[in-house]
Amino acid sequence: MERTLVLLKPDCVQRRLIGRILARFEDKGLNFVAMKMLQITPELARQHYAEHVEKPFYPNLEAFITSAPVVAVAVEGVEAIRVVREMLGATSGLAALAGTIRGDFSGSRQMNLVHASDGPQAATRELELFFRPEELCPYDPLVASVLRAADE
Ligand code: FUP
Repeated sequence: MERTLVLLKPDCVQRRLIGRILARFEDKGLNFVAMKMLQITPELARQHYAEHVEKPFYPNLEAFITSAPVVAVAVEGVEAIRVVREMLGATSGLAALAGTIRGDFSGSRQMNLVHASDGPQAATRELELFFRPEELCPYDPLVASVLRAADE
């Protein structure tokens, strides 16, 4: 089991796509173990996008990510980090394949609707940025026995 951070970005909230995009992760059999809506501050944006702060596109990215609320979700499942990244598709909605979230809903590199952690270290760091330990609500999904075989 892995946990990963998913952020539904301001474009997702503004376009009323929260429900449709969250439904894709539920349809896949992933668990939501924490969820909150929040307005990202410039300080949190710099922490979250630490690897991009010095890049030329960062000022526009910060303005965008702080422009409206986001929905942060802790998503749990088998190989969840890779599975969720593949469900998002390539960074640019123009390059993302049809069938992925960005491929189906976005035609932009910046306004690509959803963020997901890109590896185990990023997942740990980002989940700690957005959730306190006591905010996580793990549970045993009753549907588990019909989502995959016991020996998988
Ligand atoms: P991803 O891992 O797919 O979310 O993409 P990156 O970590 O490479 O980039 C983080 C965010 O910066 C992306 F969501 C889009 C944005 N970005 C730009 O706005 N312009 C660029 O030139 C590159 C990335």
